[in-house]
Amino acid sequence: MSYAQKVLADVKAHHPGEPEFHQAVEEVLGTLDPVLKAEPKYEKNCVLERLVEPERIIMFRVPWVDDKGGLQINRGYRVQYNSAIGPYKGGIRFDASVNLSILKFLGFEQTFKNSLTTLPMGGGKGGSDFAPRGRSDAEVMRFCQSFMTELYRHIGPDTDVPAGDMGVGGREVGYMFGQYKRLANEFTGVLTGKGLSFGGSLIRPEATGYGDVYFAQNMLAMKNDTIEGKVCSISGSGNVAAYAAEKLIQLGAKPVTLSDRSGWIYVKDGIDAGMLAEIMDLKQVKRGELKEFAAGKKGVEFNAEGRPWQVKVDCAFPCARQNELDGKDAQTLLDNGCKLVAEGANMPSTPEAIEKFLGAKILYSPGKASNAGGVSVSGLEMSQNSERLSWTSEEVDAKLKGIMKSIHDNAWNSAEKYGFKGNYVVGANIAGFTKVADAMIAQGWV
Ligand code: NDP
Ligand code: 2IT
Repeated sequence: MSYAQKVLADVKAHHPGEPEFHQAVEEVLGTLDPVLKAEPKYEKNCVLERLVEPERIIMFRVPWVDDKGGLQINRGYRVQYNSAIGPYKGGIRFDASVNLSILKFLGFEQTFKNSLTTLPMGGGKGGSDFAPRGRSDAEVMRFCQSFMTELYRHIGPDTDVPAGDMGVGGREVGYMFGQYKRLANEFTGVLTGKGLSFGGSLIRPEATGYGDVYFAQNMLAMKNDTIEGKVCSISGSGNVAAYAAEKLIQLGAKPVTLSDRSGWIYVKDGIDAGMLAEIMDLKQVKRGELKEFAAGKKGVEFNAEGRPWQVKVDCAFPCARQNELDGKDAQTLLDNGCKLVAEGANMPSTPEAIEKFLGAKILYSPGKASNAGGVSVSGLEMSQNSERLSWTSEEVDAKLKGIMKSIHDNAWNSAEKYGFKGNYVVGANIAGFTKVADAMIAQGWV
């Protein structure tokens, strides 16, 4: 049994009932053998044993009053995963599915992702099983205030800097920031994804989706190809998906699908800027469903069943949630001639799907590389807050492009160095790992 296999077996034995966490650990540890063999210092310093244990987990009760005057109780969490290279940094997720396994997987992924960004950020993730859908604005505000009433004592601009994730956007970050400021009596960059008038960065809302498309452009460039004219499927219609679609349209590609919990739409002639504006208004402002958008619209096909992956496309951008693209979906994409998959979500492809993409040698990027644009611009928001200045859209966008290129090149070069040319999974994992691992060794056995 190799060192990595032994640590993985220990994780499964010590933390039963955490399937998403096991999956994320297995995906990373399964690719590290070349570097672990070449550099015995990692085993000698028990780096893997330490990396699989979050530094700290905070779990708390979140009581709040609903619009009927009744008391509601949710569970709140913050996983402060790894601070070897900077303060804990990562999003907050509000979704009924949230549990410790999901937040540990997300915190683990975030640690490697943040390492890839070139910026000094450790890994963290948090959230609650609170589901904002169907809740009034006042209920969301009271929930956010109660959540922050506990969380505020554990975070800070130099300790842990949360942001948005699924179910948490500008509205929720604003309410959480307001409550933090009130309790701490400090106006600091303790959260990112803030409103522009109180320290938010331009391009932060767009950054994950834009960055995903920039990463795809970098992959295509390795084949002397471009995104222009490519037919693309996208899943999700939230923050990441909407801005991936926007960037694809701007670059002359043709996004043909989007999805949500009600189903998915297929627009054979391509979703254009007008349709996308309507969808963004429906999802972000009215908080409605794609089903409503499709009703009675010519050229828009709505499917309540299945997933967007059955459509014939050149490129696919999974931007909704973990394990939304399985082995069968991957095979269908490949059979239909798909040549590129750039993950916008965290761990959207199952291990079987990843195996198929790697086996077919298409351009496939794991989320920790291609969705790192969001947290990168969060890092830039922290820099702007520290210097109490705001940069222009052009400045932030140019930095985002530069960061996505350096993540791409770092993953590409690391894969090549260890004999896995073109394998972005191995490259991203090894590049993300070595920076964190070396920092851990330098800081002693803590
Ligand atoms: P949003 O909440 O804005 O959007 C999520 C989208 O996924 C919505 O369209 C939602 O549908 C859909 N969805 C969620 N659960 C399901 C489900 N069970 N079945 C079908 N559709 C579902 O979240 P984000 O766009 O921020 O996040 C999407 C992914 O990207 C997540 O994996 C997140 O971790 C990752 N990510 C986000 C970053 C960010 O900056 N926001 C950064 C990097 C990664 P509905 O509208 O019906 O709820
Ligand atoms: O998964 C992610 O990278 C995010 N949800 C963004 C985290 C952040 O701190 O901006």
